[in-house]
Amino acid sequence: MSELVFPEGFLWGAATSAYQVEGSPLADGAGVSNWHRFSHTPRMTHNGDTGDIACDHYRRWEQDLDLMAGLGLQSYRFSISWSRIFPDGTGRINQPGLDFYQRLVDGLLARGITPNATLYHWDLPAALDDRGGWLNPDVAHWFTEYATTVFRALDDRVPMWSTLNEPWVVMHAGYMAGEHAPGHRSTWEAPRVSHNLLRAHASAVRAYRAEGRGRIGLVVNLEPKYAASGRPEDVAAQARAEAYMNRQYLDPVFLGRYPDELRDLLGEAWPAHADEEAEAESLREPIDWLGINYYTRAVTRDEPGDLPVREGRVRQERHTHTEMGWEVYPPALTDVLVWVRDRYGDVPLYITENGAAFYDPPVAEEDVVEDPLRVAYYRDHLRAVREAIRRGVDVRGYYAWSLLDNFEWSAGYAKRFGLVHVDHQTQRRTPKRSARFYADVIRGNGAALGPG
Ligand code: GBH
Repeated sequence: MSELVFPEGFLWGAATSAYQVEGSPLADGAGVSNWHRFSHTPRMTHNGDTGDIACDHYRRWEQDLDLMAGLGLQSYRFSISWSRIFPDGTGRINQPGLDFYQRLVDGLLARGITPNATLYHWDLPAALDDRGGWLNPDVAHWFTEYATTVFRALDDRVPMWSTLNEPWVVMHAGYMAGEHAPGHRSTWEAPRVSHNLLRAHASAVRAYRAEGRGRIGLVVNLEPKYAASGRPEDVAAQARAEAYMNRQYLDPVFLGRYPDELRDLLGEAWPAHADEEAEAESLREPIDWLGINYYTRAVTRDEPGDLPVREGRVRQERHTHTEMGWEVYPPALTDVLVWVRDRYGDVPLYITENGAAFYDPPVAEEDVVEDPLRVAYYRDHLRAVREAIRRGVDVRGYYAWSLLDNFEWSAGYAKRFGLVHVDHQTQRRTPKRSARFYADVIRGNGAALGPG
């Protein structure tokens, strides 16, 4: 490739997820999801915000597809709501739920936009939560039933699939830290949840080999860990943090084993995990692509007693932080892509999420929201992706997070990640400067990033 542009065929897109944008969670026969229930539980989200309306995408999807086409997006990564299709989690299929995604996919194809569908982006049917959710070993079977139904309905038009979005967050935020549905805080549950997530993933991939003709993968959140010093204690802390977040899922998927460090991390909860450890080899199931969600890095030091719920993270005061409090550190994106290639080999990689929440000024007369920090964030991270490609890493595409300002889970509507501003009172959409910048980048296949 020439100096500035990305390889031919590099796929440029943006991402959202069902509960964060759709709204109308109970429309047309849909069942209650864990997130509907969680967000309606007092004090679980900022301001008591819920996904009842969100971006009203369930009703405004056509307008949103036109918005995507206007930006020149080549692909759209969205997720499917399990409880729209199986209101009870298993058994009875709700056809209107499937119809929504059929219309969405047809609308994408009509505009020349490649659909990339995620089966699970954190909204579990509440009926399954009542049966233990990700703690119940049957979840692998429930998930495969759901996945197979969706493959049969959409695989003739959807060439790219992923099973789970960020299993680490499902486990950590949902069952360890209590910040996401179902809000548990249990070191004992965590390894069982991880294992069931991986079993469900592997089982759905096997089902796809029988049913599907496209490509299926997994999406993980990766956050490179750097030791705060060369002290052996800090180096060991780095290894634990890396094992917990970055290797806990990828080692089983690619190498067929759990990282040894989990033993130190989970202490007494780990022996209970012996059966799972013995089964790890069966989790190794070849995938066609790997999705990486990258937002920040961590500098870690040894802090006894703090693990595993919080690693000893050292805040880098001299660097910019986003509204989420996450350090902006683009070189780590290059590092993590090189790390994945070196550790796990040459699987096609996609950045399935990357972006930032910053404070946005009110919508001005000129119909554009000025968001210089977000423009810089995208520019610098896309340069970091380009650098990884220069170093020979097989990165095939990039999805900005997110198309729209949306329901940021427990942070509600207070944090804005969109390329497009959404007024949550009127549902008016206004492209930000970053949307225009990203459209320019796409048009020139990266040339607008300039050197660097
Ligand atoms: C993604 O997860 C989600 O897939 C998406 O739905 C969400 O809207 C988006 O990010 C923005 O939040 O607090 O300093 O310890 C994000 C995964 C994992 C990224 C934890 C930040 C913690 C940094 N996150 N990580 S810190």
